[in-house]
Amino acid sequence: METEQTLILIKPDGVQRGLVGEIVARYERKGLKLVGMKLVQLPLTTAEALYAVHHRGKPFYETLIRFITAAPIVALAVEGRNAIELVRTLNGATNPLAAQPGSIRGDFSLNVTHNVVHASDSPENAQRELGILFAPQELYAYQRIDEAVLYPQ
Ligand code: IDP
Ligand code: MG
Repeated sequence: METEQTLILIKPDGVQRGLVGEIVARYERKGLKLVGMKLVQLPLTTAEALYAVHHRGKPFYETLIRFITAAPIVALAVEGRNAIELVRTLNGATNPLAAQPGSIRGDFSLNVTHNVVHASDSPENAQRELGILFAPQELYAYQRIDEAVLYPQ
């Protein structure tokens, strides 16, 4: 499997509860490379661009948009082999009742809307969502010093 980039959002509940450092550390220590990062309060149009394609019309859509635009979020672009699936595993199941202990949602959330993190779910959505949150020049290429150990072949 080739190297992938994916979008993560630490949702307003994660920022407001002071969990940003704890959450970013989990991706970093797994070996994922941070290639973009910003604190931003999403305009309504941006939140809709992110979620409308898959969720408009669902019963929770308006609540989700109101929640995600109400306060700042942290957007992360991370890179690594199998990064898309890896991040979703680290995040845990959408519903915190089902999320395994040890995952971010399993450890930090109780509510399916306020579930702390978002992550892209496919290569197509990762490219689309990264393009919504980051300009090309906001994504950086550099080496981690542990890459030879993280990826032995
Ligand atoms: P995901 O974030 O695990 O990919 P999605 O199904 O894409 O889950 O849903 C997007 C977001 O919408 C979820 O993270 C959650 O905040 C919210 N959401 C999903 N399903 C429900 C629900 O049944 N009730 C309320 N909010 C939901
Ligand atoms: Mg999703």
